[in-house]
Amino acid sequence: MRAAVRVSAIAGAAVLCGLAAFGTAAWLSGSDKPEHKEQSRVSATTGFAGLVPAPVRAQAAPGVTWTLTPDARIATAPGSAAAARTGEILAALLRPATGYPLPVAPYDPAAAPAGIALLLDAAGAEAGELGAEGYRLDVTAAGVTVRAAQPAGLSRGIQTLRQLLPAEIESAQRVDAAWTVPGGSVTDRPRYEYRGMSLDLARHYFTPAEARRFVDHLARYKYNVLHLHLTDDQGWRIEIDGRPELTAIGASTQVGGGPGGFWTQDDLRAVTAYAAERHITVVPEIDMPGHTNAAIVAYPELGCDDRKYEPYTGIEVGFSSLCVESEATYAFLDEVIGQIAALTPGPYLHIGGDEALTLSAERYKVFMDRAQTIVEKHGKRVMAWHQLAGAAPVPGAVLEYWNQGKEDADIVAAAARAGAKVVLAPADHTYLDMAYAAGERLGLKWAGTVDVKQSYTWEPATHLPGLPEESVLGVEAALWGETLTSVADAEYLVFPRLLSVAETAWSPREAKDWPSFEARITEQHPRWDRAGIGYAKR
Ligand code: TNX
Repeated sequence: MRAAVRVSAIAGAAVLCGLAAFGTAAWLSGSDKPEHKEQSRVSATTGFAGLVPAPVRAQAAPGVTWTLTPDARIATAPGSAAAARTGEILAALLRPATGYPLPVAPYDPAAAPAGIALLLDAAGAEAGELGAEGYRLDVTAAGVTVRAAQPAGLSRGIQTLRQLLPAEIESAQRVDAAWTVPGGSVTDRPRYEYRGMSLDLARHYFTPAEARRFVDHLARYKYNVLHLHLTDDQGWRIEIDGRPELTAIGASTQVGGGPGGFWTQDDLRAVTAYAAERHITVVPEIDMPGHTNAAIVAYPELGCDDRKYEPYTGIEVGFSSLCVESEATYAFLDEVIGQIAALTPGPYLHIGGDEALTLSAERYKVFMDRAQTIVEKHGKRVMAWHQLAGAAPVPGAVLEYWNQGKEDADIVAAAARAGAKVVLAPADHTYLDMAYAAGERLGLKWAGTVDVKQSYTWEPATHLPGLPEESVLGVEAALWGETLTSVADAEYLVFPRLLSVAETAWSPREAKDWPSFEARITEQHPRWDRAGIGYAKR
């Protein structure tokens, strides 16, 4: 694959609306491509034209630049602890490579310009335009200002600033470089309010530190949800008070026979808090009534149908079920859902509901009715895989659509017309555990192979026939863990396709453009190289 690379200089003061104006920019290819030489002091930044996900509007100010210098400070909105925290997060991102102290303090209009200001002073029409997560970024010769109406907007804006700095900013060691940012401004806000990625801890265990690494990846590309698939047939990964066998027995297995593992409740609290500081909500998932082999092995009274449950380390699905007719099942769910609800402050609790292949439609509905009632009793909004649409979703339930193609479109569209919201995670586009191509070591292929172009080229608003556009709450990437054994495996599958889903979820529909995107993800490679992030070179 030979990607064309766009020149970094933007001719004139072109206003780049949803990148539509990029058609007028010059393109270089082949031998014209500017090389990212390891030995060069600093690599060229691609400026506003290189941003991923593409912003709503960007305007370059030709001839204007600002350079981050050793005396720079980060000034944050007075009185806002969240803005101060975002300032500290930005400082922590910039200190290793620059070696600068970058103190963070409340903004003082009477003081000399700090260099970087993170302000919550967007008001009136601009605040309305920016909404909960939008921001405006201005780079002038005097410094950088990010302004937003809400703290989450500052969190998104600092990631744009990070991408405008030279790629060496990603280095963990001090680099002697000119930290120059191109002048101009960006006005930006997300297309969808839900932009998630799921991480499957059940098939292969990931530690809390590894999960935090993925939170950083999500923050970088302006995601706002980390969906944690905490339980499945092959492992139960979260401590539940009063149910010691879930972790003593249920957590001891994983796909392929490795040792498994689990998070304590404090671990989940800490990962959730780490994500929250980056304005990312954790959506915990306890999958049920199927995908429950590990729980039933730990507590056999949770099963019935005369089926004997043994620890499972394979990758088949659909063979297990909690006992629908037993009150022991619902007492268990009340404990588990109650504790998980208390651990995670976000609005959603995901109860799975997929592939309960041993149950009739009637028994499935009886179970899902009870489970949804328990979620609501504990103050959370029900989220489930879209199979819940075939039963009776409670009003306000969020259905996560995952099939390949348009299978089940009718029942999902009907549920949406009755009020359900839908998060789109179509396996043939957003399943990051699908192999890139035939012959790859990593990834499954049940939904076909998903190369980078396939992960990028689809349109959420029209994806499911009959689904009203306003029912689409957002988009999610899924990283199922059957074929993964390490963070390196996971990052190979995640990068660059995480960016495809990020741009689909964040950027305006008219900004999506495959040739531009293909060039822009190639521009990210030197950043990932310096940050030590693994990726597939495609
Ligand atoms: C289907 S997606 C599943 C998961 C598997 C995945 C592998 C969904 C709701 N169920 O249990 O891990 O395929 O791609």
